Amino acid sequence: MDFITIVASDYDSALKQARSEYGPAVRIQTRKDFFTGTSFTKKSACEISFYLVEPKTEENPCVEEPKGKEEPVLVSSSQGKVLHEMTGFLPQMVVPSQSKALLEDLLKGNDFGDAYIEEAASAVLSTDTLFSKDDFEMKILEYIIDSISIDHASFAHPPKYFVLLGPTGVGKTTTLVKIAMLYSQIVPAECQLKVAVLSLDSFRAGAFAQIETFCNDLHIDLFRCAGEGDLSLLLGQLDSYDLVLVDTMGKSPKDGELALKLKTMLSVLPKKDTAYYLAVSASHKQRDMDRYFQLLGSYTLSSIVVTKTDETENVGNILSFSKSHNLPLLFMTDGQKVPQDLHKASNELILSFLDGFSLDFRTMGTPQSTSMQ
Ligand SMILES: Nc1nc2c(ncn2[C@@H]2O[C@H](COP(=O)(O)OP(=O)(O)OP(=O)(O)O)[C@@H](O)[C@H]2O)c(=O)[nH]1
Ligand SMILES: [Mg+2]
Repeated sequence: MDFITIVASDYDSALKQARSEYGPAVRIQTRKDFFTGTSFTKKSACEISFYLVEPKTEENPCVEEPKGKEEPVLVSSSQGKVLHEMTGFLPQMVVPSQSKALLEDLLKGNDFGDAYIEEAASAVLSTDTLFSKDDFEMKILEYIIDSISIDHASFAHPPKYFVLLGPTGVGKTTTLVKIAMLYSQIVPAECQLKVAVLSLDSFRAGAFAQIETFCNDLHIDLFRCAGEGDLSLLLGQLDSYDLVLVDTMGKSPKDGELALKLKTMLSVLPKKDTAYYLAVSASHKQRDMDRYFQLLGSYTLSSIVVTKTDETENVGNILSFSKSHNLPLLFMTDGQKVPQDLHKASNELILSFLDGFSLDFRTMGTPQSTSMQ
């Protein structure tokens, strides 16, 4: 006899679904009530197993008729093994010999790097424990959550001089303007910071015009300087601001002369009030981010601003990079709209990018624009 199983939120829904799909031929055999998900998303569920009787015909007049209300056999865990063979509805188990391949599939599918995967494997895998697939995934998720580090301190108390460094075209200028709006629009107004943008990017045609348009439209004070001397003269005026967002030039730091010029200018800023942040695009390969990190070796970076998360599906590359250099995450941007497309990095937001797990995280981190209220 063939058994069919249906899982629904409760017994009545499962029965209704069986009847609507298979009509009156449904004969319930077993019922099992259980919970799905994990502590994050625990939900009750009911699984029924049933078989179908043939319709009554002239050739087959002895078909079993339904006898009033059917009472399914309740399945308990001790009966599980036998019934599993019959209907295959017990939780899927992960055999230790397959667990490494499963972990690699999940993490590679999310763009995690090899070193991260190796570390996760040694932390999560065990040779002698049999896990249900849900518990196994949960262990991997716990590892991922533990490996996420967020720069809450810079978010709550940004430094007076916030310098954003990063490769050409990564979104530095756009992101700085979003950050300027965030801190100048805090609710209540007494907590708003007096914010200015300082552009050191006077080497590329159109660079200043771009930031000037943004700042004019959004009423943000803008300063520009082209050299060390200019900057030391400006410091007096900048003194009255709580937060000065420093936009750096969009040239590769491989260009030695420009890199040196930038370094010389930045050295004018008061050390104790200055912090450096690295902008990386979520679609960059981890190798490219590592290379950029090496090139900026002479700066002590505080944390990472991740741009363009709307242009990729996965963020394992970012988490691997963040972990390997011990650099926490600060902001994430997901579009060109100023100021909306800026979000404080958070575990929930990062989990919402994970793919391939049984749990659906996409709804967890539906990003709201970051605001300071
Ligand atoms: N899709 C998407 N585009 C973005 C995001 N942030 C910035 N951009 C776009 O990326 C392009 C480059 O942005 P910029 O802010 O000029 O980048 P930059 O790093 O200052 O560039 P350079 O000064 O040339 O090094 C622009 O078209 C932005 O609108 C984002 O989060 N998502
Ligand atoms: Mg720029």
